[in-house]
Amino acid sequence: MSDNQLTKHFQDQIDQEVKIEPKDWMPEGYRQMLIRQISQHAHSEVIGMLPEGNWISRAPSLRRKVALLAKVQDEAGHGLYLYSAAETLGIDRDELIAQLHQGKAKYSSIFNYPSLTWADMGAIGWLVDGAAIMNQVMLTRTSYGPYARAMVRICKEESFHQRQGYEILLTLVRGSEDQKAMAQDSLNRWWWPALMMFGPNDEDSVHTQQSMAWKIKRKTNDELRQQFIDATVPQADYLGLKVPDPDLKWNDERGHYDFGPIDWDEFWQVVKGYGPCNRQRMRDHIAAHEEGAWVREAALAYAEKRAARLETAVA
Ligand code: FAQ
Repeated sequence: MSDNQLTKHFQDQIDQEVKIEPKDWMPEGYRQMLIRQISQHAHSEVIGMLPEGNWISRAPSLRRKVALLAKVQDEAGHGLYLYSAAETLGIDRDELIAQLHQGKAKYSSIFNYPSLTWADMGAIGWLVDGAAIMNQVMLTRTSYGPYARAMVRICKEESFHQRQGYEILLTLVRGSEDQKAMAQDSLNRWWWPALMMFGPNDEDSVHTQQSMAWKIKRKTNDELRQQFIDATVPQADYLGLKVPDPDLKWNDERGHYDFGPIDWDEFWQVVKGYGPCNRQRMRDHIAAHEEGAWVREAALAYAEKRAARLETAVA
């Protein structure tokens, strides 16, 4: 088949909702788009462990500690599935990590904000996992098979994360005045960064149009952001907390909440590396990667030894 015929066949498959698999022919742009998005997603899961890891040793009870520990371990697992999904596209995990360390690959802006109080563990679960689920439920229908399948399990785990976060806040708002104030302060600090997780407005989103044509993304950044706001505001009401947006108002005509302007200058500053914790996050990840070199070497040596033993047994 000529390149044109291959491209047409590929797009027909996408239009008929047939999943693209690793050995199928795909345009180079599709492969690159997926490597970019899946690797950024993987990096986000792994860097996303850091703000919460910060609180494992300070959780207020054994029950909270166990739940938080399990959540953080889940995020590591999500990173691993996603790196594996990216590797099916013909790129090595080492190379993806090198791109992260060299500042060539992004990760979600949200993880460059500090987790200052215990209430932040609630807000991260409720808002950050909540926003992640909104985006990832859409991705269970993405056109690339390995990515779509990884998302199914990830979404199930993220729902548990979201609920554990909400329950932390529910406990705080039913506690003392100080605890309720701590929950409100946390919502004040995480609300806007959570809305930024969905990426720039549609008119400024460079990849959306192509990504939607290839059915990698199935909804635009603005559609998902609105869906998140509509779902989350009633949850804030139930907690008795105030969303820090004076323009937030239900619009009967639209059937959605109207909301105030997002500070896109802040968003781009954070994305470009100048957020409150960018340097610290990268420093911690590089240190952990270097300190873990012996584990990777040992695993590799073991795999080689096992393969050699199997070869001798077969011979
Ligand atoms: N932060 O043209 P678009 C989680 C970049 S997982 C940083 O709209 P696209 C779990 C974008 O990469 C959270 N950069 O891009 C958890 C592009 O730059 P590039 C992560 C951002 O791809 C919870 C440029 O701006 N989830 O939280 C951000 O069509 C709790 C132009 O943007 C995913 O990664 C941002 N927020 O749409 C873990 C989901 N937004 O690459 C631990 C998969 C945009 O050209 C604790 N990703 N940029 O240099 C996606 O759905 C999409 O990639 C979007 C962006 C929606 C993030």
